[in-house]
Formats: sequence, C-alpha cells, structure tokens
Amino acid sequence: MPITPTKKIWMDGKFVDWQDATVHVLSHTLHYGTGAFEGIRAYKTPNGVAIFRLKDHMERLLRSCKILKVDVPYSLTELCEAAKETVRVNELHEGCYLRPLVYLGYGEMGVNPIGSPVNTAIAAWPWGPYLGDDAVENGARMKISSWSRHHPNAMPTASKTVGGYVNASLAKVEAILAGYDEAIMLGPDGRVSEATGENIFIVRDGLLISPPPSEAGALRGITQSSIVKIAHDLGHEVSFEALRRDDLYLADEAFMTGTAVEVVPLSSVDDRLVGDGKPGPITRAITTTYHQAVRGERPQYEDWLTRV
Ligand code: PPE
Repeated sequence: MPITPTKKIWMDGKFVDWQDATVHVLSHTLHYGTGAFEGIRAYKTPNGVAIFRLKDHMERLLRSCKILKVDVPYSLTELCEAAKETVRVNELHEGCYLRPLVYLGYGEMGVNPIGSPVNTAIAAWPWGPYLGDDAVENGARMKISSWSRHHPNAMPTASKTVGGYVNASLAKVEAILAGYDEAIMLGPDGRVSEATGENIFIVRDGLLISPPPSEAGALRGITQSSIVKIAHDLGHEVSFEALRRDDLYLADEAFMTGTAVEVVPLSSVDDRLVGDGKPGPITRAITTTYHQAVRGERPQYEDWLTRV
C-alpha cells in the first residue's frame, strides 16, 4: 500500500524531516533482519485524536527486543511520549497509523549483532483499510498457504521481528498471485496459526474460537485481546482452541483481527464459502462495537485510549 508522507519522523529522540529519515545501506538490520517493529492506530474521537492501546503496543515492542537480546535505549514512558509527540507534530487530527521500529544501525558487519548501534524510529501517516473497502464490506478471500508459520525454535513468533516477516511476505505473495486477498498459515503441526499480519477467529454454534497464540506460533494480538473483551461484553463465549483447516471451511462465520486490518470478515477459505459467504451477524456486531470503541464512542473502553 502506498504511504502518504507526513512532515516529521521521530528518530532517536529528534524529529527529522520525512524525506531525510534515511539510514546507511550498511545498517545491520537491512542485511540480517534483527530488529522489531509495532503497528499502532490512532483515531479521531469526540475529545481529540487518541492512540489505541499505546502502552500495550510499546510493551510488546520492548518484549520483542528482549527476545532478540536488543537493548532499547528508551523506557516505556519515553516511547509512549515519543509516539504521542509524533502524532501531534504531524497534526494527524483525523487519526493515523504509527510504525515504531527498533533496528540495528551502521557500524558492524557480519551476522554477530553484538556491538551494533540500536536505533529507534517512530513514523506516522494516514492509512486506510488494509485490504481495501471491499474486504471490509463483503469479506476477504483467503488461501491456506503452502508456506508454514515458523517453528518456534526457528524464529521466536512472540516477537514482531523484522526478519520474521519474510515468512509472511512469501505467503502473501503466493496468495495474491493466485487471486486471493490474504493467506492463512498453518503451524509446523498443521494447525491454523494466523494470517500474514492478522489473528484468526471462527464462530461455531455461537461460540468464538481463536487459536491459542503461543501454541499456534501466532502473535499475541492486541486487537485479538480487544475482540475477546468486546465479545464477552456482547454476551458471547470465547475459547482459545487449536483449529484445523477444515474447521475454517465449516465455520458459521470467520474473521481476522489486527491493528492494520482492524476486523475483516472471511468470505471464503480455499474457495469454500464461510457460511453463506457474507459477513455474519456476530462478526458484524463485534466489528461495529470495535469501531465505536477505538473512536471513543463507548465509555466502557476509554481505558484503551491515550489522548495525544
Ligand atoms: N499476527 C501478525 C503476524 C501480525 O503482524 C499482526 C499485526 C497481528 C497478528 C495482529 O496483531 P495486533 O496488531 O496486535 O492486533 N500486524 C501489523 C503489521 C501489518 C503490516 O502489514 O505491516 C499491524 O496490523 O499493524
């Protein structure tokens, strides 16, 4: 998706003009992929723009780096303040997507990352529907990927590691070239893991089911956990259970969740319609509540919002 440039990007404590926010070609992460990122959204609310679950995202960024043995030179509070400032400086009153990135910069070559400078950046820009308006309205056509999700001893799936996204990218390209909207990856055990940048839910007999993140090798989604809370509040039970591909084929409803995608229904999986192929009633109700919650239209979810 094309980026809409904004004015400034936060880089290691300073705001740099968008076009000058560059790195040296010998930056370590560019070659070896050791680094971590986050995706966060901010929304316009009746009381000004607010970042959704900011602290949870920055905590996950620090945890991703802990797994990689990368010491981030900023505290949780400093990262949260920098994100708020990035939205303010760019006057993103209508909301935006934020991309914090911790990467190893210029100074060392060779696989050994120890000794490389640790750099931190936060960019923000307006970002529309991740898979387009049609997927939001009518659902996405999904393909089970021939690429498996990483084995946890090959790549730590709890970390949003830069290099880990080669796996997601291979699956995404395969799905798009085959005419689908998005890929679902199975874990090394053949169970459903997650989509390339989204967690998966199905609805079966009124019960919501999502694969348990650590067993499935899926990211512990912050949207996934928001949806669990919303579903409970709407009176639905949620269960974390292993799913097989045929559970997806036979689901009454299914949807995916993520910061970028928000909540998008699945219309089909491997050309089998999910239900009747149209977004189901539970998916719709949850989606509506999610959209209201992120926009500050549901007081019970105010704790999730950080005004900038
Ligand atoms: N799984 C993966 C692999 C993943 O990357 C994401 C977020 C999720 C699940 C959902 O997590 P959460 O955002 O906490 O609900 N994917 C980010 C990157 C997307 C991209 O194309 O870049 C995102 O949604 O911002």
